[in-house]
Amino acid sequence: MEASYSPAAIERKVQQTWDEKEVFKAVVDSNKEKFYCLSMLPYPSGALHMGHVRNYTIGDVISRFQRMQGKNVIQPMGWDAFGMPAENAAIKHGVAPAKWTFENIDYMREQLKALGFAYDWSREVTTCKPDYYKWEQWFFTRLIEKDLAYKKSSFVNWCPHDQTVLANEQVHDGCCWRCDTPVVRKEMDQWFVRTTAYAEELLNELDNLPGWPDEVKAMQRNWIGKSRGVTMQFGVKNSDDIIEIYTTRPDTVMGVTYLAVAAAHPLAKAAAQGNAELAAFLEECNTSTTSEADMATMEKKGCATGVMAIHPLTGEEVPVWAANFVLMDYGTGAVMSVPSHDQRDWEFAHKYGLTIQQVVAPAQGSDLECDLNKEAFTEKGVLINSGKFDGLEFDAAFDAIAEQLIADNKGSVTTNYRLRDWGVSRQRYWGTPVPVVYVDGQAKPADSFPVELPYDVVIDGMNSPIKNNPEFENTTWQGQPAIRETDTFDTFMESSWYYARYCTPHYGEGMLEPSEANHWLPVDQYIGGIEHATMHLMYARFFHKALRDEGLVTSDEPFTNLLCQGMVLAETWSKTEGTAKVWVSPEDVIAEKDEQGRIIGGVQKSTGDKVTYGGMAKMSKSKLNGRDPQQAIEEYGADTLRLFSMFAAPPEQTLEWTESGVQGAKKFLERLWRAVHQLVELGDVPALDTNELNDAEKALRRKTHETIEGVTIDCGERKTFNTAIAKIMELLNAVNKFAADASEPSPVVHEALYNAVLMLSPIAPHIAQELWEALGGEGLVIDASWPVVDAAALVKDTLLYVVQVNGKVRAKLEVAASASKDEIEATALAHEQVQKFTDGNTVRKVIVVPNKLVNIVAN
Ligand code: OVQ
Repeated sequence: MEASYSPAAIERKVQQTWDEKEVFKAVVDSNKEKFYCLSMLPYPSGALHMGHVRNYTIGDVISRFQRMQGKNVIQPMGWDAFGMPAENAAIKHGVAPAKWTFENIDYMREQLKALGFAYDWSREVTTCKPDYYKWEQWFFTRLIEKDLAYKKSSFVNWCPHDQTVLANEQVHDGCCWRCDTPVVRKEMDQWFVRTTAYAEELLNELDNLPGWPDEVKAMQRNWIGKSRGVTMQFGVKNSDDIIEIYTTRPDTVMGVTYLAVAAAHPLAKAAAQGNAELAAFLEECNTSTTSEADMATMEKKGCATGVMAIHPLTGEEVPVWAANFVLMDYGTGAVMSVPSHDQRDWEFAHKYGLTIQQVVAPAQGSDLECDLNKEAFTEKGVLINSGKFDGLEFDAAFDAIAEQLIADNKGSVTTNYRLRDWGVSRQRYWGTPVPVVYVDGQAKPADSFPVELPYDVVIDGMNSPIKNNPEFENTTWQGQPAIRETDTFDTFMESSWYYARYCTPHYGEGMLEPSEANHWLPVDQYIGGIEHATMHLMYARFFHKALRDEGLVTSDEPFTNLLCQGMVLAETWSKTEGTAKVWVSPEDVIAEKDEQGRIIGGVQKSTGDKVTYGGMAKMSKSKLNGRDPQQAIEEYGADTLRLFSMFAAPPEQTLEWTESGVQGAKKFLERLWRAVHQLVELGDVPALDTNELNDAEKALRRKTHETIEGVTIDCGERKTFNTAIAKIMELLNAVNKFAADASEPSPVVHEALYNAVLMLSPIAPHIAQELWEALGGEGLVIDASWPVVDAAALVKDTLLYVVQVNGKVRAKLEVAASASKDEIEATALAHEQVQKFTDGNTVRKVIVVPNKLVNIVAN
């Protein structure tokens, strides 16, 4: 072997061997337990970033670890290839989205290969290819046939810049998540997937996902937002109309002093005829954002409609207001307002001078405060001013009021969900065409697949090139002339089922080949960013259930275990130029640190200017603190990059990129290389005879097997790869100490290094292969088994005792494991450091805590 470690050559060579031998090809093997390890597939945005490196290294380490545990691992990779970035690039650089996308894929695939990820590339899936999306189109038509997909006119968030509809979650502070343009409301026909049909199952099954983070399950529960309440009907004065509302607080119904309806509510629309002020208000509402998150923070505005509603229990008249915080497509588009017991209603009532009538008081003995001059009283309590319901507490009031409404035929107990159906239509080009045609204006599911998206188009930046395009639009359906739908799907459609397609990626007879698909499914370990906690992970769960009910899969859930990785952060530095703050790249800075290693200041290398440390922040182009993985691979090698990203933090936490940290990782690999080299240079290693070991040899053996024991747990159930690496580093330190001036090859050193290499191989697989060969390992380290602990090696001949005198640690003792209590006590008292503190005093008490501690009291 070479005397020094040069990653570039080794990595290329080892990768070539993997390729040639197709070692990562997953083949069904009924003799082995399967393990499906999946990392979230990337958008082919141009190049990998450190977030990808982290995600895919975690997935790869788990895959390789499980393979060494004897599992039959499948680890596929593909491309989430549709979406707006391709169109934006087309606009900016004049290159067709398909060309841009395929070029990016080619580049990024090479990057993934350079990082040595153990993917079965024969299963690669590219979602913008017709052989993939044709099955999505077919499935969508099945959903239409089962009434799980439908079209309806609705208000949508419209980004005037990108000319597209945005999901509520894609609206951030009233602006488009991609281009930051203020979002407006627009009414249009949209295709929806009926996710609400599975709301109950999506909620309940969360209880059967022990392998998911609690945080993600809580977010999904909250997104589904199940509640039990009462739906009731208010009459309308001088009309046969009714206004239906839903409330989870029927106990407050006697405190209703007005109703609020959405601007799009038919009643508001009707009242606006001949009411210019109201008409103007409705218009204003219709052009502003609808995102739920924004609802909470925006200014609440309203306008009286002049309509009076009739209270279902009292028969009293209450005014109906149009309000900007009520949405037509959430619930019934109308809410009852109880300003005494709801803070939003309270603020609204104050602003517009509406009546506030208290009907709930703090229960007797409660120390809750109620001062309606200050704020609403929103806690549950006991009813007052509520006629025959007075004195009832929440549960009893709920039941009594519901019963009364039911008896009067004016209401019922209902369950509600916050979850909405999934709007999947996008008015953009680069997506799966919605497989629908119109015959005489009637929507019909397409009758052949794929409905192909033309790749060869010119993008003008405004309209999708398949819109107003007779070549695309004109078609036939069952022999009749028909017009194609020109909307495309939300890209979350493709990412909702790719994990299943990977199982049978080339199957041409259907969406999945059920027997192989069900062999691999469900995914055993899914890894990805927390930003996908709700949308993607909910849509994929929905799809899985819909696939199951179509007879294609047999499991109920797609992902058994989920790991959500933390962000990659980097140092930020800035300086002031005039009055402006400008960012400085961390690579261009020499940091000054205090004795504790804390950064206190710095100097810009290129200019000598003083620069200010701004802490750790998300890597971004604008802050100049991004680090290009490609450059890092070239500078340090893939193994170092992989090792660093696994060592710097446990997977769920943020990872702080520091150049010194990466250098440290490289140094460790070099030290390991040298240690193996040193051993190999000493010639043939004699066989290990465990009966012939001296104390030092026994100690090193014990260290080796303690390390195996710890690393197995860290890489397996705990997934704290950082602590696993730290343990391997300690083992290497022990080897170096032991073998510092060795002139003979030692079998215990060989055992230590051999196992260190094995345990490191999932993390740094290229150097591991090279060192494995040097240590006499046969074949590929990836085909080796994970090391097993030799329990005999763990047995200790001596034990370490800490000795305290009057509560302070004064000495550490190595005592024979067989020593009796008295012997330990005597050794402790005889210790020089101990005698320093007992001399001249009387020893009053000695307590020996077995395997740990000797406590001496002397005064
Ligand atoms: N195609 C979707 C996607 O998210 C996934 C499907 C399943 C819906 C990276 C950074 C970013 C960072 C950014 C410079 C340095 C993870 C660092 C994703 C995902 C996967 C694919 C990013 C986590 C956030 N992040 N952390 N550091 N710039 N595609 O290509 O965006 O969450 O797990 O790897 O990401 S993606």
